[in-house]
Amino acid sequence: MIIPTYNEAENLEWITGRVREAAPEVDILVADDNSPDGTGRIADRLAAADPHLHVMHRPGKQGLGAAYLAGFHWGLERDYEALVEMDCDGSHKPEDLPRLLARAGDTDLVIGSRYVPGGGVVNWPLYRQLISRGGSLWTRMMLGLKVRDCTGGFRVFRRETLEGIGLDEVASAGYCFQVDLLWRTQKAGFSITEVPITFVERERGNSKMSKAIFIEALIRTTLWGIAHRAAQFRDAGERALEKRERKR
Ligand SMILES: Nc1nc2c(ncn2[C@@H]2O[C@H](COP(=O)(O)OP(=O)(O)O)[C@@H](O)[C@H]2O)c(=O)[nH]1
Ligand SMILES: [Mg+2]
Repeated sequence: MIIPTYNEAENLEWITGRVREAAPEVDILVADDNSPDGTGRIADRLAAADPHLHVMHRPGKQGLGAAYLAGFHWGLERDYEALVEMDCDGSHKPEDLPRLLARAGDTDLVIGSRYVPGGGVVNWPLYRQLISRGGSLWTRMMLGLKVRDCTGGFRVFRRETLEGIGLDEVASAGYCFQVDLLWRTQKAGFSITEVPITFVERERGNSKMSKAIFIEALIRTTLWGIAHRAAQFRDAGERALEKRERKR
């Protein structure tokens, strides 16, 4: 499990402890972007006491996507069968992990989903709900994604999935990263399942969501969508022409 952290000193030990308890077979890699609040030092202390917990110190804040990419490479270089994404703020409950892992045997990507029956959101301000719901709707419309929760970050990727989607070409830095990976997974023909989860707004520390992150996601998904729909249009045109040629 890769846990990206930026200023999660109040949360890290609480969350990693729960992961180790809920799924003792899972190793943890904390990918810390040199958090000013000392999260990295806490991670070092935890790693010294637990051989199943590792730390990657990164030079500075480079976004969630960059931290995950580095973490995925770290995991793929080792023998892990699957790589897990999870936030470090309690929004994703480590206790839900066994339910997600149970589906990873027969699915290439398992998504903890707020927007399938049985899933939900607790204590999230209305504006965040609108951005999240609107973001999923927009990307589903633009890209033809078949998933309800396109931006969620509680996921299990089988290693073959990550090896098959061209990680080296992923450039998304912010939360758009989650849409990027999902779209690549669907395009490559991998199977995807949504497992209901309840997402609880963090009680400690601050969200790193920003206007820049929102704008990056909006611009990228819109450009991808235009390219995707133009390609579909072109293919349909070519098919119609071929049909007319054959009739002649
Ligand atoms: N390493 C790293 N982690 C980040 C960065 N931005 C966010 N995170 C982590 O990503 C997870 C989700 O971020 P959060 O701010 O809670 O997003 P929100 O739930 O959408 O408000 C948390 O574990 C953060 O500490 C970043 O730039 N670098
Ligand atoms: Mg959060």
